Amino acid sequence: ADLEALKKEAALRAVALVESGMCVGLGTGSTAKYAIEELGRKISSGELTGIIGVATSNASEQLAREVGVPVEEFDCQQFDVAIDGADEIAPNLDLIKGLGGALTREKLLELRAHRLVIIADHTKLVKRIGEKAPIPVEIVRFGVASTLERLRDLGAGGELRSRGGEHFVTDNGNLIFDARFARIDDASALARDLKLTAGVVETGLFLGMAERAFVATPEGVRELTR
Ligand code: DER
Repeated sequence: ADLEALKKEAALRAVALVESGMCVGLGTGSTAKYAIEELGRKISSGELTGIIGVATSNASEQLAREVGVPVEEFDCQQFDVAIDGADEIAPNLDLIKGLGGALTREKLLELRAHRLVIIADHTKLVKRIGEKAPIPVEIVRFGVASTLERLRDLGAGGELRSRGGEHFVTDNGNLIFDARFARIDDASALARDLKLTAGVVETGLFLGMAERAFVATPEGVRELTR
């Protein structure tokens, strides 16, 4: 099966955990897209009723509306389940997220999820966080050069994310620095150091948050738990 078919399979397994009446966190990215579409299908077919969705990005909110998932603004909902993708999944389910640019809203919402369920294809599996993906760091535009200097003092390489020759701008109006480090031995210490850097809004290190992950491989969908 091709990668997209695998991603969709993982998404279906996560949506199978959604029951009528639930408040569901809607992730962002090409895998979460399949979950939102499946949720819409189940609502349209009547299999699910009373679902409230809260989206982690304008793009996901728009898709949810298009496929018939009722969406609310995020204020203080408790989410029965949140379904989202990831860029790296470590054996203990620590994650790197944010290559889709939604890391700040994702983290704020997913910290309030009773169950954070990750969906991905096998290319996201790593032995150690930082093996493949950079760590997206959302930073405010004001004084960006000084913030980048502080990040470089932490040992970060990498550059500001650009899209079409312009700086990539998040839904929150901020910029993203895709930080690369030589070798990350202590992800939680790095997460703390990054977060404490003036000018940093949030990082793509989602540590100790995911409950399970449905990972689609050519041999089938693997269910990983923490
Ligand atoms: O940006 C994000 O956090 C996305 O969830 C990303 O981590 C996964 O996107 P993908 O499913 O398109 O690979």
